[in-house]
Amino acid sequence: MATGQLFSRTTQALFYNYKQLPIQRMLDFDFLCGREIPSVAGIINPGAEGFQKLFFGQEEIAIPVHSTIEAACTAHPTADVFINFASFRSAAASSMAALKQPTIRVVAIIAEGVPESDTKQLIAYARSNNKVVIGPATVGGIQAGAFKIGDTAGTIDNIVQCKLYRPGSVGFVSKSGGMSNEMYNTIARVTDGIYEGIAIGGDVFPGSTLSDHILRFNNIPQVKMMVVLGELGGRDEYSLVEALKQGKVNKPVVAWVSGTCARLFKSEVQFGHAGAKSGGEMESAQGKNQALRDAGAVVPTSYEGFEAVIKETFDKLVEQGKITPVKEVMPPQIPEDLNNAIKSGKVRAPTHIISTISDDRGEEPCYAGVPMSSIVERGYGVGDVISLLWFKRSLPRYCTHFIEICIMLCADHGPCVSGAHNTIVTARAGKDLVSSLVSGLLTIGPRFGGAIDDAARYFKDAYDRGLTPYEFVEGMKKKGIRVPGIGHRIKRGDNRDKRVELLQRFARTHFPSVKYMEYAVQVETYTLSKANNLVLNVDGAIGSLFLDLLAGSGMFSKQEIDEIVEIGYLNGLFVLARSIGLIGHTFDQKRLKQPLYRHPWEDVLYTK
Ligand code: Q5B
Repeated sequence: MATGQLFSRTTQALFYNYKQLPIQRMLDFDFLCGREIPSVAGIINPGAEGFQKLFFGQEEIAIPVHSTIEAACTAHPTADVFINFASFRSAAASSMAALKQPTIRVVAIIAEGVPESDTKQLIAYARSNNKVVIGPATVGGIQAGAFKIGDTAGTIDNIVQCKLYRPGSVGFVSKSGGMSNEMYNTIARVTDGIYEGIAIGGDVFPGSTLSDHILRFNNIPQVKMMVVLGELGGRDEYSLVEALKQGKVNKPVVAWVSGTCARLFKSEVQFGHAGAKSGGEMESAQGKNQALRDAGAVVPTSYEGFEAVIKETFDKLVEQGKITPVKEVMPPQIPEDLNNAIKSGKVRAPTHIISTISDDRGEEPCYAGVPMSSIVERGYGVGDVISLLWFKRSLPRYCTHFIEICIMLCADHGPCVSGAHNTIVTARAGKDLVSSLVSGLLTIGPRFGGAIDDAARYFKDAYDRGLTPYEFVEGMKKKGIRVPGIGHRIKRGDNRDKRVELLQRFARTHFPSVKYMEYAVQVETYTLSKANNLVLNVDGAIGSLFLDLLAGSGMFSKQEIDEIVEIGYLNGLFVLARSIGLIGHTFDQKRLKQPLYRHPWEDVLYTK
C-alpha cells in the first residue's frame, strides 16, 4: 500500500452509479471546506451519457455523466479516486475495471456482500499494482477539510459538529462505518479533531487493513496520534500488534476492540458485519485488546473509557509541545435545499402550475376528486371520464351517454375525408403512429370537423337574440361568413347525414329541452331552400345539441355555459373521436404494407 497521503484538497473522484444524495453530500462538504474545485469530476452511469445538475454551494454545476469507466477515465485523467456505489452483484467487476485504469489510484467499494473470492482478487491486483482499495462494505473515509467519500460522516450538521471541515491532528481508522461517525464526534470533543478517518469495512477480507492505514498515518506529518476501533472476529488487529512490536509505529496509538460482550453469550455469535464473528480466544475482543495493550497501544478497560484515554493522550502531546491545537475557523453556511426547507416549514415557495382536474399524488389517481377505483366500481364509461376531466363534474347518465354517442359517431368517416387522407399519406411515407395521427388531426379546423364550437357560438347568439333563421343566415352572408355547422361535401337534402338523425333522435327522447337544436333545424330548412347541400351537418348537430345539454341539464350556470362556449370545448369531441379512426387508418396502411403515396399527374391541372 502507498505510504502517505491518500487525498488532498484537489483530489477528484469518479463516482460509479448515479446516486444523487451521496454525490451532493460530497459537494456540500467541498463547499464547507472551501475547496475550489468539486471533488466529483465525473459520474459513470452505465448506458447513460450527458450531464447531471448538482449544487456546488449556491451554484448549480453540470457534472459530466459517462457510460463507461474507460470513457470517464479518459475524460478526467486527473481524477484518481473511484467511488464505487455498484450493487454487490457488479461491484467486483467494476472495481477491477477501475483498478486496471492507469489513472485510478484509490478504489472505495461501498457494497456489502461482495463474494470473498472476488475481493481477494481485487486485493491481490491492487497490492501488486501499488493501488489502494477501501472496503468492501464500507462507508468510505474522509480527509478533514479536503476530501470525503460518499456518505462518510453523515449529514452536514454532523460534519460541522465533528469539525471535519478543517484538519485536526488525529488519524482514525475503524472497521465499522457507523461507529466511525460516533468516533468522529468523540474525537472532536476531546482533541483538535480528525486529520483523516477511514472505515475499512466489516468484511472478512478488507481491501486495506487497520495496520495498512496506521502505517500510512505514521508517515503523515500532520497526524500526531492515531485512534483505532477494531472489532471481534478475524485477526486483522494482530498485524497492527506486530507493527507496534516491531517499532514501525512511532506515534501514540489509542485503540479499542469492540465486542467484549460476546463472552456473555453461551454459543458463537455473529454481529452485523460478515467478519464480526466470535471465534477462538485470538479472535475475541478481549484477546485483541490485551495484545494491543501488550504491544504498547493505549487501550482502556472498556469502551466507556475510550474517550478519556484519547483525551489524555492528546493532552499529553499538547503539553509536550508536539501538537499545537489548530485554530478554530468558521465554516460557511451550506444553503438549505428548497425541498427540505419547504418540508420543514421554514420557507414557502410559489408554485409554477395550477391544476384542478386530476391528482396522482395519493394512493390512487383521482379525476376531479373521484378515485380511479370508484370510476371502475361504479361502472363509469368514457363519457363520465370526459365529464370529470373536461367539465369537472359528474353529469347525469343521459349526458354522458350523449357524449359517448358523439365519440362513436365521429370516430371515422371513411378514408376520403381530409384528415384520414393526410394520415394515410403520412403512414405510407413510413412515419410512425404519432406522426401519422397528428398529421390527420392537424387538418381539423373550421371547414373539417372543427366547426362545432363556432356552430354553438353562432346558433346560441342568434337564438338568444331572437333572430329568425332568415335574419341569422342573411346577416352571416352580409358579413361574408359561412354558417358553421351547415353544409357538406357529400350530404344533401335528399341524402341526409345518418349521424345527425341519430343524435337528434337520442336528444329528442332524453333531453329535457332541445330548443337550440330545433332552431338549428329551422336554419337548415332555410339554407336548404337556397342549396341542396346546405344541410345541418354533424358539427352543427353536436354544437346545437351540446347547447341544449348545457342549458337543460341544470348542471351549469349561465356564466359557465358562456365560458365553455367562449373557450371552445366542443371541437375536442371531434378531435378525440376522430383520433380513434385516424389511428385505425394508420394501422390499416401499415398492415397492408402500402408503399409511398404519390398523387397522379393526371389528377393535377398544370396551368400557367
Ligand atoms: N355555402 C363543409 O362546402 C363545407 C355554406 C354556404 C352558407 C354555409 C361548407 C362549409 C361550414 C363549415 C362546417 C363541417 C366546406 C362540415 C365535417 C366532418 C365530416 C366531413 C366529411 C366528417 C362544404 C357552395 C355554395 C357557395 C357557398 C355556399 C357552403 N357552405 N353558405 N353557409 N355553411 N360549412 N364544416 O360543399 O353562392 O355558390 O358561392 O364551409 O360546418 O367536416 O365527411 O367530409 O365526418 O369527416 O365545398 O362530415 O359547407 O361547398 O364551398 O363549394 O360552396 O354553398 O357560399 O355558395 P362545399 P362550396 P355560392 S362536417
